[in-house]
Amino acid sequence: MEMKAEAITVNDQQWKEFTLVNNNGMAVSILDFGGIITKILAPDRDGKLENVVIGFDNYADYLDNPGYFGALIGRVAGRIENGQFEIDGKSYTVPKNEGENHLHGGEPGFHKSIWSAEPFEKDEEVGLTLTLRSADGENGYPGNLRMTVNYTLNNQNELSIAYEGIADQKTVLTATNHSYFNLSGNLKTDIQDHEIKLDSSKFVELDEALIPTGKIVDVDNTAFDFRQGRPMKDGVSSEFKQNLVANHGYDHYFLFDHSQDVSATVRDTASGRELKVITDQPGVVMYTSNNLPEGLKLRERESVRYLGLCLETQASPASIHHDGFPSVWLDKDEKYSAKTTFVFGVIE
Ligand code: G6D
Repeated sequence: MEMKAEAITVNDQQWKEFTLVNNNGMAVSILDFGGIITKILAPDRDGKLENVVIGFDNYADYLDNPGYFGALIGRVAGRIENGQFEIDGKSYTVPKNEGENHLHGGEPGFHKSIWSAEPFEKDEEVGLTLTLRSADGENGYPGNLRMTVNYTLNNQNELSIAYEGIADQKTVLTATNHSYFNLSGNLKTDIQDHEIKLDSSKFVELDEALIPTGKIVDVDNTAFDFRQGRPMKDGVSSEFKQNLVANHGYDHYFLFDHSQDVSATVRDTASGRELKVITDQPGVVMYTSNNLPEGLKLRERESVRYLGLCLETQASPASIHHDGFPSVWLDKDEKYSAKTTFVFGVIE
């Protein structure tokens, strides 16, 4: 196990990048800025280590980062309709940073804050503890919030992300990580031929503004049925309204059936890489980078549509305005905790 730290100067800011390395050579690089995962080196079927996430070539590009590459997202990941919610009869407004709605916690949010970072090393794992305090009223969110995120890499090529939070007032909170996975290695291909399997029989219907309508829809007989596995490109060619709403792909919250330990599996047969997702979260936003800005200068190439797969495990902001959705409400002094493990392996 190894931990490396590097100081990075970006404009007038001093950042740090920590690289966790396990005994297999798998490596995960993380910035204290936004808790951003900038690189993950994972083996293919021949043991060749290549990068499997989208990341910028120039660190300064993370100051803008319109796609939220690799970043921790919060206080509320996803969209809050009208940027408005009520708690005990009091109305709160958060920034309408996407049209009439609120997206991904606003600015700076978790993704553009500098987190306090403490690396740690144990016999069989190496990791990074990130902490952040978000003041009452920041971006309109109520309550002084203390957040802790632990990134941990072990020798089974498992990268765990464990989130904890507590606030001194009732508030809303659901955090996630916004990495764009691409198992081809060094972004050789897009993700259209990645095979995806999800332990989910229901997903949340969206309107044209990608806001939940309040309906939960069965996946049966649609391109949203990933229970047996299917190639991501089925969502590109699908004429099903919800694939069209997402601009020819997926950008939807899937509710997990929790019928098995592994909630999601992604495979790239060309490289032989496989990614399994194990989580305590009730669902996941699967986003297939349908709206990824093109032409961004990434480490290996320029960005194009469908270059990365986001698996944003989280609760659902739809619960703010609708009953029957996995809740993002957090009571005063209630402990928020969430854990997702990404297991990098090869297809048996
Ligand atoms: C687009 O609609 C998508 C979001 O789901 C995604 O998180 C964001 O790009 C980065 O707005």
